[in-house]
Amino acid sequence: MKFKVLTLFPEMIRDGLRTSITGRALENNLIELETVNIRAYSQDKHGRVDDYTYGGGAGMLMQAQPVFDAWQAQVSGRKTRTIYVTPQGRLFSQSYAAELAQEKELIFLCGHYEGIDQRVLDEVVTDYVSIGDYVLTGGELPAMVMIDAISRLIPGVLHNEESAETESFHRNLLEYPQYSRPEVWHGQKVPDVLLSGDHRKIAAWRLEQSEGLTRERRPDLYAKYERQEAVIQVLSREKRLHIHMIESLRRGRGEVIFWKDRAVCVYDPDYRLGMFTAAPGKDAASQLIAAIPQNILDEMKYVLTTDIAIYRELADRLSGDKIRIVSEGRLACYTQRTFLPVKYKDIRLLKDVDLEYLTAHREWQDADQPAERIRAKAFYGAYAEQRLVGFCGWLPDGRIGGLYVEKAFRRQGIGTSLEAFCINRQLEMGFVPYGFIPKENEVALRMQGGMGLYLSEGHVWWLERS
Ligand code: 4H3
Repeated sequence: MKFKVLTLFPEMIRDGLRTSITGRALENNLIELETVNIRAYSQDKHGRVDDYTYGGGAGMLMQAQPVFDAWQAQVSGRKTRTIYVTPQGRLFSQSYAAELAQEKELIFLCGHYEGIDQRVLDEVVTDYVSIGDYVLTGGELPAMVMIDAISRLIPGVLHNEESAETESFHRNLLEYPQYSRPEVWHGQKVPDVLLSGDHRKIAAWRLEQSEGLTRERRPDLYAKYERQEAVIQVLSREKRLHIHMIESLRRGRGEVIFWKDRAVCVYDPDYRLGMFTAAPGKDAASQLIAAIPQNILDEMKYVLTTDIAIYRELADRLSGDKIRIVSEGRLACYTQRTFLPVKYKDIRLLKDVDLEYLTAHREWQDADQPAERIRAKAFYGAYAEQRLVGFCGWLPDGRIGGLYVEKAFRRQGIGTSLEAFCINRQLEMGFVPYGFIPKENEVALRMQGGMGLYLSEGHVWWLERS
């Protein structure tokens, strides 16, 4: 990721980003930073870049020419995404940061004084962004806030064992209070439950704390969370058939786009996966699809539906593009909390060197997925005779999949061990592991039952937009 910042105070940006996480990411070339001094593009002999505002009003405005020339000098060929930070912008958020982190390069335009001449903004700005409802002296601090939040989502920047994807957090809840040594400080003891070593009790206590904090400090977020919990209750009536929607919400990936009675749509914006379940009844599917905002339908790339009628409704609504049925099958979920036995021992996290093998031995939805899955620390390999002979992992939406074992090494329990290993990793993250099994894959379907997973009665369909 390359950040280019157009500003009157380049040193403010450089000084603000050269420490801690962003400083280390810059040193390791995981991110690049280029600061451009707008004043260098002034054509005024005193280097002025501001002037009075037409129509009167207090203060000075930055003129168009120096800003445009500074911007044009940075934009090579195609239009680079250019963010103008301003109180008049779209509110910045974690999901907005995730969207921006997908870009290869971002230009930030930092205003000062009363702002910048609208004509150059109209020509160069792609995103108007605000970090909150307050006015600041300049755009430099908001730009640094955004660069910090975006950088943390660039693979490799955060060293923590779990990548951002595997944190079991609730997007709509504030984080619980945290404690470290000593056990007693100023006469105040660390809550006993945190010393108990009982992961389930600790998780329950943390959730309770998060709910209490959110209710008290962010009633707006809490309302969203309550609605989400209500949807999870409805979906849980058929838990095995809806495990993908329940887990998407619980893991903080999906959001409820529509809910009426038993018709629900959960959308995972990062993976662009729409999950649908509709009540029986002839126009339930059409009502459900009719309620989905067009912009979400337009960006939706994958669909997992429990009702094939949704497929026909979508085919009509997805203007132009074709949507096709990729596979019909059943969901398998592991609802126990006990770790599964892993008989085959030589299983290790896949690294960059394994990219070729991973790419070659599986059909991937897109070319970058194998590398992205390795960066996400989401795939594990089985080794025999000093080499990789199979793998398993989880896909961007969180479902376990991609199990492969070379023919010569099958029927030795390696496949079962690989899947059990991945299930155990997800149990450690507080997830309910689940996967999708095509209906023709009899061996895999039988294997799930043998491992203690439950299969959904009903079928689900994978649809893909071509
Ligand atoms: C962003 C920018 C607040 C925010 C900002 C925010 C200076 C914008 C100048 C700069 C204009 C006057 N204030 N809430 N200030 O994200 O260019 O507003």
